[in-house]
Amino acid sequence: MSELIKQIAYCIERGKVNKMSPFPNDMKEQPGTDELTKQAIEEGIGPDVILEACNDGMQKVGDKFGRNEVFVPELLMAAKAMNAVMEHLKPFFAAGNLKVKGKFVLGTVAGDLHDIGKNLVSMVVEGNGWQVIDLGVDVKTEKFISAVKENPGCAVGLSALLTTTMANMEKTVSAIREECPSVKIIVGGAPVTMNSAKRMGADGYSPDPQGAVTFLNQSVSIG
Ligand code: B1M
Repeated sequence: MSELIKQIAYCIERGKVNKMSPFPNDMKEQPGTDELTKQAIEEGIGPDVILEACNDGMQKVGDKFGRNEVFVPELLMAAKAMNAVMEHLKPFFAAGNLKVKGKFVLGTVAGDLHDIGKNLVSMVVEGNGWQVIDLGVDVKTEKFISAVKENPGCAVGLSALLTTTMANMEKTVSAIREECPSVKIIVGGAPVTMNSAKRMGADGYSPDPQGAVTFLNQSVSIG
């Protein structure tokens, strides 16, 4: 890992957004993810490498949270630092002039406010030629169903980051199945596994955004 990439990971872990940000106190006046990502791109470092560093930083702050060494405000700052990175990476995922392959209704399930992973899935799927209808976070089952009905032929993606909201994911999958039996559903997010996806009755599972693209390309008829 280059020094610059290590710095980006560290800024995510510490929640350092940019030079102007007074948080964290011991990093005042130092560049944050905003400046460092810009520099990394200018130096020709690939978006994949930058994203890997972000995940590394997120993992570290998440682990600290699990050990009660940091609290929700620190997680929020880490999320803010990651969003600053994603602003710079957006152009790399942009759809360009690709013909739209189909529609993908996407959201984080009810009770869950985590959206960084879902936003990454959205960017990558969109960049691969799919129109994403992003319903946001804390999405109730009825909202998913309405979106599916308003977008005939679409596929659906559900994201969950909390073990507790996986139960809501399961309920939403069953309800969509009942109301719209032909729609293809993919689920993902840190606590979700292939086994839990199968148990929920989803058609697909992916641990990462690229897998969601593969699922869409392979299982949804393009027309
Ligand atoms: Co929260 N949080 N959080 N949090 N948070 C976790 C998830 C946690 C593991 C931290 C920990 O304890 N170590 C823990 C969950 C434990 C559990 O359920 N087993 C946790 C907790 C407990 C909580 C709260 C309950 C804390 C509290 O209030 N006491 C609370 C819940 C709020 C709610 O949702 N109701 C909470 C709140 C928050 C913040 C709001 C402060 C913030 C989120 C901000 C935001 O998203 N805008 C936050 C953060 C930042 C985290 C961690 C640190 C990072 C999550 C993240 O963005 N990761 C997280 C710890 C960790 O992950 N190590 C943690 C980076 C992101 C790129 O990865 O989202 O996994 P991820 O997405 C990946 C894949 O999973 C996949 O692709 C992405 C890219 O590779 N993927 C899909 C995701 N969705 C997909 C869908 C697909 C396919 C692939 O197809 C449809």
